[in-house]
Amino acid sequence: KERVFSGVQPTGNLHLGNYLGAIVNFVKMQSRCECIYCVVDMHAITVWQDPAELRKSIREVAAAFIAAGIDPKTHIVFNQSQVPEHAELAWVFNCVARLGWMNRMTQFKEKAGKDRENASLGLYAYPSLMAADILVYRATHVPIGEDQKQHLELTRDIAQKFNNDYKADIEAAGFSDGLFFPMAEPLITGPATRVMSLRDGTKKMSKSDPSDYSRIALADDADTIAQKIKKAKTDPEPLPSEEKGLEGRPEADNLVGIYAALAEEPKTAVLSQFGGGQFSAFKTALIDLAVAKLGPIGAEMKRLTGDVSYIDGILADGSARARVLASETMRSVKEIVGFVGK
Ligand code: AQP
Repeated sequence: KERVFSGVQPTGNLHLGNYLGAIVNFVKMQSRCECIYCVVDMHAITVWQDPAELRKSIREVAAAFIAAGIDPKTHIVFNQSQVPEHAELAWVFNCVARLGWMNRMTQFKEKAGKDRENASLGLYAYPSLMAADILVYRATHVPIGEDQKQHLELTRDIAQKFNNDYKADIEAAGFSDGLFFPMAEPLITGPATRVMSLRDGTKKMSKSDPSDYSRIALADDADTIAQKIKKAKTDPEPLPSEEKGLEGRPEADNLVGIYAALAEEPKTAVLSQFGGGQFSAFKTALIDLAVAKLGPIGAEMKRLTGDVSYIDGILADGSARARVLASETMRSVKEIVGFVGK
């Protein structure tokens, strides 16, 4: 069976981009794969997090997973910090990855901004920890949004270099094909792999955007969702009837993409229904659809986050099960690398 791994950072403001770009696909993978879904709290602290807020956000992401339809009994839902093998393998990968590779990572450049000297070392090493998250489970498939593509390519480079550098010892450890780590495949699927800000169609919807109106949060209630869509930036033209008419119109393209993803139909179908009409009518339909699809998830998330002992129980159970898998990999890694011990 294929093994799926993916994660979401508990950095607050979980939004529609996280949902359509990642979580919806997490849910879909469950019927045919063994799935491991992680609240990546160690990634979160690569930029400053208030501890009380972090605790809240960890539980909120776990609640969102479950509210969206992830089954934590059949699959695994846990938080990264509770499985120390992630950090252990990340150290080995820090010694496999090359500085030149890390220097090409665009997310570091964006997040560090101009004041790079003041960015944390963790933020720089983030992709190495992400490779460890995936490969400590020797996962074969990783559902992610478009923005994580480069990090997944780096994960494959690290896996390949490890497999090459340690070829003889990998074979000696009983992995006769020499492929200890799999070449994990990114799954970037659906019409909304890059949901854009509602205020600026050229910027991705993000948790850290200072404007609350730039994103639809999963925790938003119906009135808030309606307000945000009503205020979403558009252009004065009516909607086109064909997809090529969306070129050069990033805000229109984004809203059509969101509708398509929520309705689970292609953009062409959305345009054949709304093409030629005014934005106001389309926005009204989008509000109804978004409220119908997201409302129940937001309500369930709220209910679940109120039940701290239930959520903490899910995370503890998931962490224990994840640890069994991760420690098996780490035992082999230590043997392959040449560390002495039992
Ligand atoms: N706008 C987006 N459209 C589609 N997918 C997205 N993802 C994030 N933003 C979008 C996907 O959601 C998953 C979890 O993301 P993350 O928690 O690791 O955070 P991130 O990629 O750094 O994105 P955020 O939420 O926008 O946070 P900030 O503001 O900190 O940059 C990933 O699979 C991601 O691709």
